[in-house]
Amino acid sequence: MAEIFESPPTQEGHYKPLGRAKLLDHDERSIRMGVSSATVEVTALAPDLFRVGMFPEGRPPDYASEAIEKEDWEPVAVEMSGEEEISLSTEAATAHISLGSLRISFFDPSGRVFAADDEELGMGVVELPEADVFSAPSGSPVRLYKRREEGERYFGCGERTSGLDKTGSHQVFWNVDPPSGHTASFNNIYSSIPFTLSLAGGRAHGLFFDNTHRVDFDLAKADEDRAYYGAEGGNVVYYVFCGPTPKDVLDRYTELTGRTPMPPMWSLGNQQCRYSYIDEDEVRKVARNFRERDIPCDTLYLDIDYMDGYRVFTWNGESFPDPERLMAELKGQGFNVVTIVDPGVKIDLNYPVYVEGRERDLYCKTVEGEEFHNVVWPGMCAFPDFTNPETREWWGENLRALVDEGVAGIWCDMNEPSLFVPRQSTMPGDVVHPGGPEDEPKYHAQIHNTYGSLMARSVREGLLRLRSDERPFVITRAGYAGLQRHALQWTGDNSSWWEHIWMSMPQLQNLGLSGVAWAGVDIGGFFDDCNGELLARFTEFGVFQPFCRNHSMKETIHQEPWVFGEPYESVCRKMIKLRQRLLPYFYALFEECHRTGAPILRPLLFEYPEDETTYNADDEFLLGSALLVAPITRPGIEHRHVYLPQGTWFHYWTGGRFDGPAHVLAHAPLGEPALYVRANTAIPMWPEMKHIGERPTDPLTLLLYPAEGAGESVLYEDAGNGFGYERGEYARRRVTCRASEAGISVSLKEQEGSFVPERSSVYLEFRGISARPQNVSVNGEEADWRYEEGRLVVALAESAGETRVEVRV
Ligand code: MIG
Repeated sequence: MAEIFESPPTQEGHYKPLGRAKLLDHDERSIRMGVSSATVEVTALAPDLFRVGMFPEGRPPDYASEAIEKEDWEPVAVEMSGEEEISLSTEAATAHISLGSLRISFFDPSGRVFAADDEELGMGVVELPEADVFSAPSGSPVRLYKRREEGERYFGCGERTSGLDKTGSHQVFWNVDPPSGHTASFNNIYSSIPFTLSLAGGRAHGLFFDNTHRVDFDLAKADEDRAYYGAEGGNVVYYVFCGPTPKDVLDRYTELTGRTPMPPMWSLGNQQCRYSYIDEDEVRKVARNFRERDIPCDTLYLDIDYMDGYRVFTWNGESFPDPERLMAELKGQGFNVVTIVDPGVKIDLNYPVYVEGRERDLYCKTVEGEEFHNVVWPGMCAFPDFTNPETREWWGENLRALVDEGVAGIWCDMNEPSLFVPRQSTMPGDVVHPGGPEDEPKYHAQIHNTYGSLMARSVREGLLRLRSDERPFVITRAGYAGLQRHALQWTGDNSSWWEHIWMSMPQLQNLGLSGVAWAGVDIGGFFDDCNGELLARFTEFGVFQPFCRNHSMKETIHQEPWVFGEPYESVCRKMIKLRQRLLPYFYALFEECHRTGAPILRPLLFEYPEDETTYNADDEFLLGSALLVAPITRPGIEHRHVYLPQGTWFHYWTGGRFDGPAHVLAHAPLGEPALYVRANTAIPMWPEMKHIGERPTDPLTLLLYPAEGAGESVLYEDAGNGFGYERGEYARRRVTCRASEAGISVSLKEQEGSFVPERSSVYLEFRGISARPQNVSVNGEEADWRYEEGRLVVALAESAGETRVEVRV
């Protein structure tokens, strides 16, 4: 795989694993050791989470990191024993430390061993020749070698375009803006998440290597019995998540690095973008087309041309003479507007934003102490030092005018950062980030991968200050581990190619396994010309993404849903309407993700880790646990193979039943992508609408495919914006369904939380019912129901109490 651009070569030097360790001291949860001039610390943060730190060259332990949200962990019961061989045990796992030559491994009460140091190589420092020590800004390269356990397979690694399984690969973590877009042969692209989720014998553990320099992993490529985690400088700080399920790993990982915030409901709807809708009239025309053609849409984007000469926080007065009026008008039609903001600030002494940043000394510097300059869209620019809290606050404050004019959200682009000289490069490693008054200045090489996250953070925090009662909507292209707590990530510049429908699936699943669940690719593809069939198939896939936005590049053919005429327009309409109807299902998944870190768009292995067939099933995916989607990714075909894991599945369009595990050939003509619903799990659906808020969500339909056995799903609702849900203003209900030869019992459990949905009725819609039922009751009384060709619809009144439905067949 191509490792790209600006990745400095690993310095030459001599690797020296740590030798004999001496126990220094311990407290209730950590032990500390000295190994020549390094300090090593092992800490139990939670029963299933351990942290290891190695601090070379006499540096004091320091775990502060842009990735980490949670620093104070509740007390945890830890037992320590041994002298030469030390055990640090919680109820869930043990860290085993050999002092002889320092090696650390982990095991759990079942005897499973994981994340064990390689006996021979362990961890240590690369000793550099004298000359290099002087030029290395942040010390020597550091390395960690772990043994690969029997059958261990590696997943995760953040934004990756190639398949799901990372075993046998070399992974680079260094944010870049790849010229002319990316393909599946690329390695590192816009964001970096040095995290692996491993499966061995169906059980999971995770390893997060927290280092913001250039990092690389060798996942049993050079040696099939060993994995390597290394960085160009800094310390070795890593976290081990004991699992044993992928759910457990993601739950702890996102507790540590932060969870995806609850999104504003409007942002889950369909979104439309173009580089660029060039003036007010074009924006109005696009809006009108959506409404007249009855294609749902909630959000429109303004790309860089809305600005005056690409000066951030300005408007081009000729093409957008009255942004406030435009946005009010669009708001009236149910559209939200999102504007792009780039980090580069044009050097122009008549431009107040530039001048203020300069006067307040908020830009990055050269080693000589001058403002660092490079070229991006506006021409020569200065770049905010987002490591400085004052810069972040200033940047956030600059959003005030946009917010006052009615902009609904902010799109952060170019924040790797991407520079034009040389073409699509990034900052040289010796650029200085002076930081705030409390900070030590840092070289860019030390913090490169965090630049995007810090920009997104300043925007989120700024929006929260400006509109404290609204959930911020922030998009970012670049970032580091933990970026999910600041923004959603869209995956940059793909292309209008068939291959890129496939590529999107592993890309989003890898992100989801790395904590970034709120993500999406440009529907239709960014570069190159789209066509009708490609757009239709791309949309059949794209509407199932957590973030659903069509976007394309200047000078390519337009690709709004109607551009290619029939039958494609109708396919896009049908799919976007299906997404619109599925929004309550999506919303419940977002809430689950917000609480537990579970990905929204999931690889099958997340739910079925014991089934190895799922490990490479990266051309299909689950949405939550109840929907399985298998898009068509080639032109001119209507059939494809689908793997259905354990359980009973129903084909959404035909109602056909399949008992997994099974390999099936799906018939998927245009407009009917292969979509399966798991038996006995209710899917909540709204009535059709042109945009969120067009009408009350009345009635709510719960779609159910019963089959002998039982299932459960969750309905979650709240105001769709604001923070009332944090004070209990939500409505959560479990919906259980049990079916047998005699009948079907469904129960909507009593509501948790105080939110009252605005509607009068709920329908239960059963599909796949072979004959007219004898009797249907709701809470013991004869129900209002109708049956037609396998479909049974039962009317329920909206109520907060438990509602039991019995169907006698
Ligand atoms: O150098 O703002 O990925 O979505 O349309 C290109 C123009 C800059 C790259 C983004 C793309 C956006 C484009 N931007």
